[in-house]
Amino acid sequence: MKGLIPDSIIKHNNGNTSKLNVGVIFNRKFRRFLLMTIPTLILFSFIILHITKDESETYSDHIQQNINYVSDNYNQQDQMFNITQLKEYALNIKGYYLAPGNVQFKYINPKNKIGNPDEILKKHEDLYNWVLTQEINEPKDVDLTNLRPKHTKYERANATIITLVRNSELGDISRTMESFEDKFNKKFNYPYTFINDEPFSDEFKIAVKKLTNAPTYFAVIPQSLWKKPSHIDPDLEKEGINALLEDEVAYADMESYHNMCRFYSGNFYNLPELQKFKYYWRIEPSVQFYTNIDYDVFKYMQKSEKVYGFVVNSYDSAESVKSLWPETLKFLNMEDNYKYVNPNGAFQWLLNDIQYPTKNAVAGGYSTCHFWSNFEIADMDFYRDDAYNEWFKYLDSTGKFYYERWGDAPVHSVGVGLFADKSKVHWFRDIGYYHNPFYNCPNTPSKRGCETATFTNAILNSENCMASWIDYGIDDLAAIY
Ligand SMILES: Nc1nc2c(ncn2[C@@H]2O[C@H](COP(=O)(O)OP(=O)(O)OP(=O)(O)O)[C@@H](O)[C@H]2O)c(=O)[nH]1
Ligand SMILES: [Mg+2]
Repeated sequence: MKGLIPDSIIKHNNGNTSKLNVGVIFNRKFRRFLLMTIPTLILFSFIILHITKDESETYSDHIQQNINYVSDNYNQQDQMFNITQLKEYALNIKGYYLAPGNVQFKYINPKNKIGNPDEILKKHEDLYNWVLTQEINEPKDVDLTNLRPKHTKYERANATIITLVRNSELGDISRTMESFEDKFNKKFNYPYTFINDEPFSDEFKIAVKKLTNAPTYFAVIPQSLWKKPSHIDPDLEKEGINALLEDEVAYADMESYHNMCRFYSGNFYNLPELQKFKYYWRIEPSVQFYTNIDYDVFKYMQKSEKVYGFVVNSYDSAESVKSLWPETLKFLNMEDNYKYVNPNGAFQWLLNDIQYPTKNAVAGGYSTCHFWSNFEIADMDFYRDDAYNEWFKYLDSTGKFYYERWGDAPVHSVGVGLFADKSKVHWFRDIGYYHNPFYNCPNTPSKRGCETATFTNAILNSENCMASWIDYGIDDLAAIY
């Protein structure tokens, strides 16, 4: 721990802790020692008293723990320091500091990885390959015995498969469903909720019903949850789109894409048709599944109290989320919003800047690493809670779903990274999956159709940031598989 204390705090430390006897009390050297130490102790007590007196009412438990930690580890022979240094100290040790109006995060490279970005990328590729090539089976942190339907009375979790899809994507969603039914849903028959910004055609409804024995629901999104809000300034929007086009951000000038990102970021869980459900599994047209999933993933989420499940971690276009992180910090520093941050969040994962530092530079400190949201198995109550919901409302008020092109994947990821305990976030390592151009291809006995540990083609490999999740999102890699 000592090595983490800033030099400015440690002026000297001789480490002498031997006991004193009466004779020594009159020793001149010791008197000098007392003269030096007592004022420091008084100052130290004053600082601690000052903090607890002025701010304790508003500090949450974990902030108080920060302070306790610092005071417990403070060596009484160390010299003068002030409150700023005390906060710096907490930031340097834990990588975050949480107080009203003073929320700060810092990437502290906890695994002490050294090297330039190319060297780090190589290390991360090796780590990814090593993890993916380990043979795994189903999760072992939960007893799966009763999570397999053997009879019709099997009690499902409160969950639905969701997909936002256009009538014109019938062929692509049918291919997805065939793969999905084969690998998972024909065994479980979880209901589908098809979502669209316009009514589904009869042709669409009839065709998808034929692909499953599960119930099918069709939801048309109310305009208020889909359309560009009225507070969007057309001039700012135009300016924003031009800047995005200059930076070659995909779909920059496609309004429906902005609508889609905003809808999936903060509104889908408010759809009337989804109110009755807690969990969802998101699928998309033209995705593929490569492994048999023989246990009920929703019951797994429920039993293990997980809130968010994913399969791919990748970097985003930094230009599309230039101010997502700065705006988020603004929100967290308003009033008492600091309280929403979960002290066991995945902050280091959000901030990691050693593999792709240019992304962090453009995105105001955020690595842009995100859970790829075309696959998600998650708990909608997480989004419906105040932390995520209030934050989303703030994000929406900035208009930057339109002035920039914030995607639902980075928005979900920043939300999950800040507001969820990272032990409640699950990498479904056992599920083989593909959405162009990325895979999750594990080494499981049932895997067919993808090559173990392939992430993508050679050019896009640097877009893989799963190693960062392995480093900072997972405490014990062997605990689950
Ligand atoms: N109904 C409807 N669905 C949409 C619209 N735009 C996108 N979607 C759906 O929203 C999901 C995400 O859109 P995609 O176009 O796949 O976005 P993406 O995954 O970022 O982009 P790709 O990499 O091109 O797949 C898909 O399931 C689409 O079918 C829209 O305007 N209307
Ligand atoms: Mg897609």
